Amino acid sequence: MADPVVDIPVLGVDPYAPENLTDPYPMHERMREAGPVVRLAGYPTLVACARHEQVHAVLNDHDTFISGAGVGLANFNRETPFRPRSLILEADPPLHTTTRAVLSRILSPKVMQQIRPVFAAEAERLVDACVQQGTIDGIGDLAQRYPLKVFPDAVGVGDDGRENLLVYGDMVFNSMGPRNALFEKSAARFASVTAWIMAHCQREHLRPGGFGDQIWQAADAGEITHEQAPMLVRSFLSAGVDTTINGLGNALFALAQNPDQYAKLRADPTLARPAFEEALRWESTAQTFFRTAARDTTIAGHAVAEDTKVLCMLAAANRDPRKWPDPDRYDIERRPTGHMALGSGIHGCVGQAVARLEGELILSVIARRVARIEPTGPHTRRLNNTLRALDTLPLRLTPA
Ligand code: EJD
Repeated sequence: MADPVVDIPVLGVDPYAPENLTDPYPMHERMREAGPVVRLAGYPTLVACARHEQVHAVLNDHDTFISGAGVGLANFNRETPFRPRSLILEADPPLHTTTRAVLSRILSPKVMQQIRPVFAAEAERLVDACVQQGTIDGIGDLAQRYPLKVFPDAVGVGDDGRENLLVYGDMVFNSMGPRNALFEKSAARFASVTAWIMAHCQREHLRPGGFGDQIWQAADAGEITHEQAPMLVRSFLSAGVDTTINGLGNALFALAQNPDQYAKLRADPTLARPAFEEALRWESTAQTFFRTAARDTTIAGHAVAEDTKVLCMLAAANRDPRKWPDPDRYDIERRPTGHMALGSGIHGCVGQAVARLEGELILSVIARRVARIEPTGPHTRRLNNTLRALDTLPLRLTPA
């Protein structure tokens, strides 16, 4: 009888090699077509899923595929985490249930209605400034500036030192891959940046009433402990800036590369939200996530041993032709419901309403004020072990 373990195909691809981080799509196709679950020659401790069906199945079986052993390549059962583990990202029920409830209330749809006017005013101010300028760096002048202003403002972090958030984010997302050159470069800046981040998780550094202060209020109310509070503020500072910067940057890239799609958005600015959503599917900001098998199990009939790391290729699943017709096409009239750029299951992005609010507002202001959005030169990438990130995106914005 065939041994299901050896039936898993082994591929000689390295998802963290610079060429695959630069252009992951040919690799994604190879991985999807090789089978529902594959092994990678250079990474003996993992199995990988690149098809939509299996990624979805793994993410939605959180009892079998846990997060508490880390959601990066490192297995926290064997290795010391790079930083004290997140109480939400790297946690399982029942801890996760408690912390998630607090963050989920602070970031609820009702709260989005309250912050919307503030976020909208800033989107208008920034886009206007970019239109005035005419030629811009879509990353430095817009995609970075906007989240770096509105999100720390909402959390209640002061103006000084916000660039530390970018350095910290780079490190957090690089730390989910192997200990390669990208990781080492980020880790060199670990100590000074971590000290700044942890200081800004303390109550005295957080404006009363902001998201950060609301975490401390939840501790006062007994929902979480006062020891847990700074660690949950840290989650805001880890996950709230780099993610949306790259979501916006990738959306600008998608529109600049696809003038026919921009014309559709121009004609109907209410397509801003679906245009952002489709950009998430097309260029998934978080490309990958891991789970860890909590027991011997199977994926698509193939045996997976306890403690195996499972690499979920979100970006590959989001372009799986089994799920999406013409998956490589950026089409703002598509219904991209079911994409997993924001995850799936109990760990699905708790800040997704904020991310979508930022995306919708920026794209709708652009749609109303910019006739054409065109590249004026080649873009450059900022390689990261987890994030799909641009470094520069030279654009010309023609006023409407
Ligand atoms: C994340 C990929 C945290 C944390 C939570 C979420 C992320 C990172 C950090 C968002 C990962 O709790 O520290 S997209």
